[in-house]
Amino acid sequence: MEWKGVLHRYFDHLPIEKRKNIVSLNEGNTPLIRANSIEEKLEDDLEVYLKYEGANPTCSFKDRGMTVAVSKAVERGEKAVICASTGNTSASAAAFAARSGLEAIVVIPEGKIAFGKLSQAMMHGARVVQIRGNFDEALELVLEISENYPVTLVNSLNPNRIEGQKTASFEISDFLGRAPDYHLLPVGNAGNITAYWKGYKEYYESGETERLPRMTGFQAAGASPIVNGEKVENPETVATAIRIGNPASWEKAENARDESGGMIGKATDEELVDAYRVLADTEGVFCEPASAASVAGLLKMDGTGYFDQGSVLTCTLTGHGLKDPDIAIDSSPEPKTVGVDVDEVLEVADI
Ligand code: AN7
Repeated sequence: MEWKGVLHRYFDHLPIEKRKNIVSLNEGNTPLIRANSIEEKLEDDLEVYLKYEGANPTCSFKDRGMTVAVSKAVERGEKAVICASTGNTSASAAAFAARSGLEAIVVIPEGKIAFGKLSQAMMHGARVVQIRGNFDEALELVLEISENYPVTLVNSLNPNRIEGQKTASFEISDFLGRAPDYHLLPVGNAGNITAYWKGYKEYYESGETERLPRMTGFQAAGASPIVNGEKVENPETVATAIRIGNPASWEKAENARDESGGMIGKATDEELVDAYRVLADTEGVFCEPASAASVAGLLKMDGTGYFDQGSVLTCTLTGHGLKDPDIAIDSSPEPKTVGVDVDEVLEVADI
């Protein structure tokens, strides 16, 4: 059957009233890829799947939430949407706004969003405002503006975003025919861990699944307020997507962790880049550095006793690697250049 996006697929679970109001880019239905090579490397005996959200239309998981937030804005007759962003939210908001005819205003930390993401917001015609400040400050600004002016907030504080993003849990459960035992994912502003947990609980309560996974989140070590138990004033990490010091859904993330018997940990930039490279190198899956936090967490917790043997794990890879080509190139050996000469090519190619 033709796939027409998460709102059509899971309409009864989502808050849109009329199908005619749906604004969709046919998002969702992303691959659930068995991580054979990673499984072999692990000490623990685990079945590991990668939920590759980079395969969404704007190349991140944000599209699942944005289709609902923008459809709802259309349903209510609103004219403009606004968000703060470390990049992916702005790319998605810009695309869905372009498709619906709404205006998009995106407020981003200058110099701290990956180039691919900036190009998306610009191409889709968003009004891009860069601030001399970080994401947390941008979020405070757009909150104030959306409270006082006729622009709709489409950050994950908008509950419609969380509603849409929960569909990833539905898909995973539908694809596997069961819920996983553990779900691992990166944590930044903490909307996604909140959304996944909501989705898993709803499927469990409606009898679609018979178990609930332990929610296992990872922050970047230089931006790990939930792990530290206090705000981080100046968050720093190579994973700019999760360079967030004061997550909006902080308490909801703690609830997801505690209700599910899971954990929220942190991974250093080195561990993030290692996992990012292992995924590309041994699984053929190219995600952005922040996305690799799920697999960095898996590698970190492997052999510690956290995972029960024989468990099924899903790891969300939240965004595509092409979003941030600078890090890919900077962390790889430079290609050699030779003359137009068979022998020279043979030597460099090691044939
Ligand atoms: C690739 O785009 O916050 O914990 O403004 O882009 O739900 O915030 C992005 C977050 C993980 C963290 N991976 O998710 C934004 C933004 C990627 C991301 C996260 C983000 P949340």
